[in-house]
Amino acid sequence: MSLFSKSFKPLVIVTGLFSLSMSATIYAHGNDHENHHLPKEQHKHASKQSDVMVMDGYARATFALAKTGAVYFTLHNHSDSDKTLTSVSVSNDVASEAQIHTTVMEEDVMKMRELTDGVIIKAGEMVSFESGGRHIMLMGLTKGLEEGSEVALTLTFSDGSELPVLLPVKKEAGESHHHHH
Ligand SMILES: [Cu+2]
Repeated sequence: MSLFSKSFKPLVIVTGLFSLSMSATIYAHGNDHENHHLPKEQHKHASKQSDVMVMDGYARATFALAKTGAVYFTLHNHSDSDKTLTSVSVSNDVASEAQIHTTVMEEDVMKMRELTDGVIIKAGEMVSFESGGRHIMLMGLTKGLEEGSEVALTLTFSDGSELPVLLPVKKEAGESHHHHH
């Protein structure tokens, strides 16, 4: 989300000049500026865009006072080179931190571990993050994740590309097991 507000702020200022000024000169200048500005920003975004697509993504609804939440999705690498999801960031109004986790069995107890090296998505392949396996853990929720709301995340990959995603908060259909921290 912050990417968007950053790139659109200058345009908003230019538009403000339009409406405040009756001068054709300033109008022309503003227009010119906008024309030069827009393709540059678009180009910048295009070169940073990720070749990885998020499918079936959602955050699981929590109770109101929950401090942690989980996000699930499938990542599809459309490129012909391997990509590694190295980190995930979450908007600060939702949670203080997002971590890449996996679930492991240790002495018959399910435990979660942070995957500090990230997760590799091989060229042309898909990797699923699902309940009982890999997931994105939201730590320090400001409030519970309410069904019907949305969570904005930014996925960062080893090639430097960033993928902003907006995921719905849903109750897990037919939830048969619980997954606690
Ligand atoms: Cu976790």
